[in-house]
Amino acid sequence: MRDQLSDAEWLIRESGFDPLRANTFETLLTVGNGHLGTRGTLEEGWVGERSGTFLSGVYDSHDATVIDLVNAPDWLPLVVFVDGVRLDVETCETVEHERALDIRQGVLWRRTIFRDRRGRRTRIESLRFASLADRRLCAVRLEVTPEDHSSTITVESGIAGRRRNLDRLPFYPEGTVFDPEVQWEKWAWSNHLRPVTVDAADDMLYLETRTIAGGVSLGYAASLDAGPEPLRRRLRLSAEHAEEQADFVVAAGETLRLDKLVTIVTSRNHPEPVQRRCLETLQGHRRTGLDAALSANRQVWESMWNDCDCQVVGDPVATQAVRFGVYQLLIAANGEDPTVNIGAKSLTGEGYRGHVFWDTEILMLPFFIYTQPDTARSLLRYRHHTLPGAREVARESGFRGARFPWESADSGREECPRYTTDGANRFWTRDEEVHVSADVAYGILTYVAATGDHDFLVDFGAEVLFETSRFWVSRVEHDPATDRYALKQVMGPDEFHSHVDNNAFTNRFAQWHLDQSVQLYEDLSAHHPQALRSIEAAIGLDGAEVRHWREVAERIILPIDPERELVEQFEGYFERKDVPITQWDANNMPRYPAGYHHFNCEDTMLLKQPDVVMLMYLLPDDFTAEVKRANFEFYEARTLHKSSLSPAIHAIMGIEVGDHDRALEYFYRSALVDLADNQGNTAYGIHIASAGGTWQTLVNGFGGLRLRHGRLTFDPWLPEQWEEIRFRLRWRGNSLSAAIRQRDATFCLHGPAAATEEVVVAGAPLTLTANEPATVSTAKGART
Ligand code: IFM
Repeated sequence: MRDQLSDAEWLIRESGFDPLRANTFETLLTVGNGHLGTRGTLEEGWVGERSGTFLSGVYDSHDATVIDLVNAPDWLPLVVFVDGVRLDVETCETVEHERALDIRQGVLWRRTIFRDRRGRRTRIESLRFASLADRRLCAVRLEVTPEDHSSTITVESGIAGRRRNLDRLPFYPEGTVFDPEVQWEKWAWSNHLRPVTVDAADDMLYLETRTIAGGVSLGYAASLDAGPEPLRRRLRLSAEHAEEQADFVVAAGETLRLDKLVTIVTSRNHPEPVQRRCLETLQGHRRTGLDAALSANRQVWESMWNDCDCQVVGDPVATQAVRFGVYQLLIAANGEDPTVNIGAKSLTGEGYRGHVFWDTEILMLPFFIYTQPDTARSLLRYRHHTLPGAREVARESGFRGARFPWESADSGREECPRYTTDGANRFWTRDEEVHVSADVAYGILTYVAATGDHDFLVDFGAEVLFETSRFWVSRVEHDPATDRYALKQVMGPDEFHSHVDNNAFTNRFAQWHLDQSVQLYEDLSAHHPQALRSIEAAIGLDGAEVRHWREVAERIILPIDPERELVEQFEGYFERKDVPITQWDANNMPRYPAGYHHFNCEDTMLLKQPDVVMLMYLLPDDFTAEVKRANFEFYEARTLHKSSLSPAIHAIMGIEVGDHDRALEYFYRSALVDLADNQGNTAYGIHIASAGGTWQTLVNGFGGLRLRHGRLTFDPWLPEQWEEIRFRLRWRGNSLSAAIRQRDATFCLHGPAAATEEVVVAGAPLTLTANEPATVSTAKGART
């Protein structure tokens, strides 16, 4: 099986089994397809494992303090016994252990050699994947080779339905460290699943569970097919577990091969009952076999990589890290299901309980917009789908229209907890981080600009933009003395500062959002009057209301003084204590100054993550180069990067303002956040926003891409040790490849023969004609 893997540059490897790093590798080696993600747990498990299969959109609130993305039944269990001795890392000695996630093909390969107490060596090899060709299908191929003995080999294959989500860690003295074997036992757990059916027929196991609060049925069917007929098959069925064992006599040096196929069907995606659909789908795949499924999966991966491969020539570490991020993004999203989105840890772990944040629109969506636009559309439709919940959020807090929640799950209602699990600190994000509604508007309009998909605006986008505009005009406060509108008691992206008034990011984004909505209303009224009438009728909108949006937009307070270079993050920010950062960690990232932590930086100028700097990235034409440089220098020196979203934005803006050394450090920090576990919490899931930010750093940072007045503009800069960066983009139905070198760059538009596209490179326009590569200088002012 090893020989089927791609070249080393495409492999994420684990060598040896280390209990201290095992949970991190479980996250890193996740396989998935957007419908589900399965952590890279060993098929036979181990005592300290934190296994998990997460099904997109399957949330449940039963028995938990906060709604969870359900840790769904586990389809992996596949255990080998040699004359009754279980092969696993506790029972046997692990002589060799190697795994490789092939991110080009979406498969996880493994080879382990176990020596049991009688000294017998048995080699296990496996290959697993979650199919992108049929998202309901998962598979493992297992090969067992008794190297120096002839024995009865028993293979046990199952579906484990007894699952629990982590709820919270009871209070232990600060700094308590548990042994990796027992660390998860310390937690309080939540149960979200009720057993429904367990069954077996025609050599297929079937287990169905249902989420307790939500009533979503989860059907799993599994088969285990071997080359030789087993001597004996035994079944073990219990309410929460379906399992079969098959015995084989295998001679020394011979290899026993088995294929486990599993189909997973839920009532979210298929009408009830799910059992028939699940079993029929499995039967179909059994007939064509695992090899056919593997090759169908490989083909989909190949075509996806065609659209989005990236390379940093001269820096294999960077190439691998960027591609790993792209792999993670590709397995996080399901473009076929517009009712789901991507949680902060995607489908790789329980961190943030699978909730969806602004991370999607601001950090991840650009990747999808520019490489997988259909998936971007689907992700944005989720916001339309959850609009009823967002309306409730606005209504409950006394406002009109719709406000997207800070943390969203399946309904669009607010799911952010009120307090930290120890009850000691209040999360104000749920009440005050209202910028998320404008972030969604930003995502929608960027998507439309890049794809030209105006139907999306008419069918979904306009309603979202209009309803959220209504929220802004009811949320602002009018000051009759100045006739200005203020946004009070908010929190910008920098979560160290709550209850602030007139946060520059929030106010400017709200203004921008209102301006765009007015513009859209006018465009629709000129070009799609019929469609506008039906939107107006559906949400009770008229021209007078839209005129009021314009008025509010014109008079909203902007703490941006054109006479001054520095933008004040919010009113009174400059009066807060300027606490210097004096210590950095091994990654050269700032440590909290002595005595400070996440919840007590309010009175200081310390930032958790970019706020003004983020605004300057997202609205690049609002600020001059000098203003951007001054603000970057000022705020960067005060930013602690306690969010994994932070380094990528600093990398991009560092490149723009010419702070290249820091920018490069930020790039690696973002790119390696999980591969190097540089935040120390990869075990809880991938930092998927960081993966999106890393892609943006390559394309928007080093490639210098900005969308300006409807055109792609590139202002590249490369570190001198890099020969070239390569990436591909989709742009208005065509695709565009870019190869950027130290002094010049080659762009090629791929599309129908006569197609042309004007881009701007280093300040000068360049007309691209389809399939004719154009090489130009990237030095500013080199071309007129
Ligand atoms: O959305 C982010 C936020 O900006 C910082 N804390 C983590 C959240 C989820 O990634």
